Amino acid sequence: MSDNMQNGRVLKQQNGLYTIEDENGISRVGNAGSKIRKEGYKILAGDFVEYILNTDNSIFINSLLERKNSFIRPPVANLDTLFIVVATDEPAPDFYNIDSMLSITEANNVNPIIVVNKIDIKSQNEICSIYEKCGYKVYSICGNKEDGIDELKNSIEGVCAFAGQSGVGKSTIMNQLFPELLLEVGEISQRIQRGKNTTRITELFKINKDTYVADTPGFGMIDFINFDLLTLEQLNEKAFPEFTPYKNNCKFRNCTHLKEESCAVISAVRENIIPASRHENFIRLHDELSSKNQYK
Ligand SMILES: Nc1nc2c(ncn2[C@@H]2O[C@H](COP(=O)(O)OP(=O)(O)OP(=O)(O)O)[C@@H](O)[C@H]2O)c(=O)[nH]1
Ligand SMILES: [Mg+2]
Ligand SMILES: [Zn+2]
Repeated sequence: MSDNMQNGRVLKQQNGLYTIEDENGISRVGNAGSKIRKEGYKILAGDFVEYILNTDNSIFINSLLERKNSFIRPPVANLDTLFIVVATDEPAPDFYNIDSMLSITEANNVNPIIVVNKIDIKSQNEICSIYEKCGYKVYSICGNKEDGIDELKNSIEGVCAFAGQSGVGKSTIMNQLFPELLLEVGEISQRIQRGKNTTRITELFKINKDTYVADTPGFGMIDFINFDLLTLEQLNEKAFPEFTPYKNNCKFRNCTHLKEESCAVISAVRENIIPASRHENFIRLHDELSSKNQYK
């Protein structure tokens, strides 16, 4: 047979065309084959696929290989680390958004790292103190300066993506880390005080043999409710790791840590050991996921 079946990694998807890197590091552009189109799979940057390489060099994706995880926003698969970028201001941080993303990464076996950007326009202390208290790794930087960038660069390993609201500086930071990428950077709209969705597609860039980084489009609110990226059970068991040491000390074994008296988690919130915003967002996520289950 002259047609050749191979496996590769999808680096980007744009207008129905897929850029696929083969096992020798060579990238080619191809289409989804009829089987994939019929089955209606959405193939994402980061996916491993099996494809047919024809003698005329055309490519048709035949099947999607097993995923470790996959996300809707950002649309990427097989992530190891998600860098959640937050600006101190312009746009102001949305803590519910941050805590939702953290919970989703924890539910899907992705290592989350928080990057606080734009420390030149406002102090990073509040954001850093909330997340450091919870045990997260937090880097504070100014995306258009070199300070602190090397430390951040050392934490990039495996398949990584930068995510966060439009305008927080994801593309700026990636350009500072890897100047050869020459990513397009946008402005902040003075009227709505946020970014203008400059980055439109998710693309994985190869840094070295096993390291890839993805720039992703910014988002307003992440939709995880409709896509099963986080279940109530995962919220309770995997997310909010700072609650864990207290959960066994609640008076009632089936304590939900929402409002009960004699809840050790809530006591820790009152003592300011667990940040209040984290507990508020836990309740909000709990409510959203519970009402979803009711209508199932
Ligand atoms: N003052 C300041 N401005 C920054 C910093 N980092 C980025 N910016 C500016 O913020 C604006 C948005 O930056 P981008 O890198 O395009 O933001 P993005 O997160 O990639 O946005 P989308 O692609 O729309 O999702 C640009 O005007 C940058 O110059 C920073 O550390 N300090
Ligand atoms: Mg961008
Ligand atoms: Zn409790």
